[in-house]
Amino acid sequence: MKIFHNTHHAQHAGRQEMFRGRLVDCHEVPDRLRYVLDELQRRPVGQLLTPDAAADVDAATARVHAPDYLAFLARAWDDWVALDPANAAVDALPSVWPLASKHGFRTDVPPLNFAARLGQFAFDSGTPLMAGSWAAARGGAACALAAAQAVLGGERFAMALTRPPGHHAGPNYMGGYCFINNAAVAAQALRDGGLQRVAVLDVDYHHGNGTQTIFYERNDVFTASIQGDPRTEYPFFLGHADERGAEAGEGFNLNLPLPRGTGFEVWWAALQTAMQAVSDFAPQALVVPLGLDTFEGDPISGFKLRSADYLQVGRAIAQLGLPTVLTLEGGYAAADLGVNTVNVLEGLGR
Ligand code: SP5
Ligand code: ZN
Repeated sequence: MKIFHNTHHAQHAGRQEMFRGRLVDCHEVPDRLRYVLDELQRRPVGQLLTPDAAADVDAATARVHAPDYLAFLARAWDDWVALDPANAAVDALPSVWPLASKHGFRTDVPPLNFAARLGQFAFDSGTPLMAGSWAAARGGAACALAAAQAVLGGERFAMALTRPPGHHAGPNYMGGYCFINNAAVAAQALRDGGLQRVAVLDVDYHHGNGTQTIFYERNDVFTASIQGDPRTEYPFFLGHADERGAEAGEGFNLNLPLPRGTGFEVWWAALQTAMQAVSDFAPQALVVPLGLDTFEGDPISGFKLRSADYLQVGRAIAQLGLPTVLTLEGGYAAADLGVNTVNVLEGLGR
């Protein structure tokens, strides 16, 4: 398989995230990717590549994100420093939000104040943005595009090995450590490359709210997600079982929330349900937002998968028999992330 890794990832290195009234050390750290690269040295299950610099990553990204959001991201760091030169020494975090228009707040008049704009385009205060965040996120989108192109070119499996992750980023918002939705970029690139139906099977511990929202009203991209029940788990405000898609997309979204504490057997049964739904959709390709935060040792999550289970997960994905793009999402037991990720890839079988 082809593994496209993001050489710009370490430019995004958040210091702290807001959690219950305190700033705590970031969970989504550059070391995560280093552990995966180290394990790939030990177990070379694929070719390690970097994306072609000539590919039009901005065009591919603009297929799934709004122009004003992308313009905001590209300038965000400069605007943050322009707000106050002292900001150069701190990561940008939002502190004020318009909520939804149903609460009466207006979003039709774009605020000139950058802190307000940051709140307009972010849904949590756990996603610090710094000087290199845009370059790192854009480098990840390039990996997602390259992986999709590899699959379009006949490769059975390709991976975007990147951070920051992407599946919480929506059409016009960041959050959940995510800026650009790499899985959505890949799915859309597969569609634009001529495939009629693409499925997304999200196995991260957290609901892939961004991916769901991007494709919610469409019947050409089926989205499925197995995740911690949002009544108790982040991102809380999306990911319930009754979200089945809307308009033309009605019936083309599947959420399988499971209680905190769920172990492999029950999770596996949910995976079979999701895989059957994917098969019923008869897609021509699959995208797997691969979060390894379902691991029993994950510091912020609540499922109980063990390292050996990930070999089985890889085998199951391979049994779908579909050309498949994987994107790295969560997984915060950094020292175990290499073994767990490469176990999935080894399970894929080639
Ligand atoms: C891609 C992905 O997995 N994003 C997850 C974002 C979760 N953000 C909220 C996590 C809350 C962290 N809790 C900190 C506990 C400190 N002891
Ligand atoms: Zn996650």
